[in-house]
Amino acid sequence: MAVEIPKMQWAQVFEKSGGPIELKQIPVPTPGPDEVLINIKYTGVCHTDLHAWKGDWPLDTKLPLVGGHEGAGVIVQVGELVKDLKVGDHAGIKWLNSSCGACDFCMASDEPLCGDAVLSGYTRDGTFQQYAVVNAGHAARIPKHLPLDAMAPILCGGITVYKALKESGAKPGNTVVITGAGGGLGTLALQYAKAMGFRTIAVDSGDEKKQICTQQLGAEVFVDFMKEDVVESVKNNTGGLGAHAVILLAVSEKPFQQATEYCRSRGAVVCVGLPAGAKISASVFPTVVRMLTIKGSYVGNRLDTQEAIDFFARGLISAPFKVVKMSELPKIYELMQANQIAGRYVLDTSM
Ligand code: 8ID
Ligand code: ZN
Ligand code: ZN
Repeated sequence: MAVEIPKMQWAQVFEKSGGPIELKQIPVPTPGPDEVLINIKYTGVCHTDLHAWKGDWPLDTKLPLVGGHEGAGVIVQVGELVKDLKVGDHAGIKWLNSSCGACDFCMASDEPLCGDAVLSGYTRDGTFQQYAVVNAGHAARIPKHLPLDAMAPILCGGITVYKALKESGAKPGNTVVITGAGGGLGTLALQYAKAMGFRTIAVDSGDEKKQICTQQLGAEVFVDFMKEDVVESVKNNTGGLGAHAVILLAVSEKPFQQATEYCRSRGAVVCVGLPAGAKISASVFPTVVRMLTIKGSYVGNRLDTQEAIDFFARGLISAPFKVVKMSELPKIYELMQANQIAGRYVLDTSM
């Protein structure tokens, strides 16, 4: 089946970090022999895209750059070496666009740790365009009956929080604190946690996020970090012992300094959010004598991807998202910068 592919397409492009983001026509890329070209229908806007545009991480982006790494769409062209994907299949582009396949980490399917990994919307043009390319092995396989708009946020947010919850070592019935619970990753984390049998305490701020976290997403408790003492509130809600695990998704440093204080002995603090320039700190004495674990968690591998999609396919994941036109991207960055987004924004790439 051949599909007509245009020569030019619409994309959101910036030339320099923090510079103007311009909606303009650029050429449609051509897939290499082991790649596929996807007609992106919907793409989520992750806070990582905002970091990429601002250039506030110690890792350079490509420039000019088309951001975006939560793209869901339809395959329109496959490279000659690609055997298991075909034109018409639904597929997604996530953060890991490709990896070397040959290093120790790739050999162990730990490809996010590959030193030669290519990152969508960061070191390679991403999904804020109508047509984007991905290594076939790294394309997310999306069953055809699933809605592509709701699928988009799963492709980074869903995979990442699912992996972080697994990394936390929490067991069914345990209580997990989700810090940054009202944001894109946080709202998904509450849903995955519930599906995995965990009880949750949501930490974020404002009535809208409180309402969504507790009424729609299954959080048992909401702690407003602007109004309450987070350490005290979490302890009060966990019989004084603290939570079995903490997933840190906030884009601010303070929670990274506080989390061990409300984590239960032998519990784990899992760092996922990437506030620019932030440091983690914890007192050594309680960390040792309470046998705490402090660790990082970074997206997920290909199997985590398919498992995260499968939770969604089984109807277990429903997190709030709003669909807007791709032209709205700069406005979304403003709202995100002000922490005013409850859930995720998803861009419709059609013009
Ligand atoms: O693989 C990874 N580790 C990975 C993958 C994807 C995203 C890491 N990230 C990173 C992003 O780069 C970003 O730094 O995770 C972070 C969160 O991404 P997001 O969920 O897409 O961001 P958001 O939608 O803006 O949500 C952030 C939430 O944090 C809350 C805000 O109110 C917002 O709801 N928040 C902040 I800022 N400070 C807080 C605090 N002190 C807080 N919540 C609780 N306590
Ligand atoms: Zn992301
Ligand atoms: Zn590798």
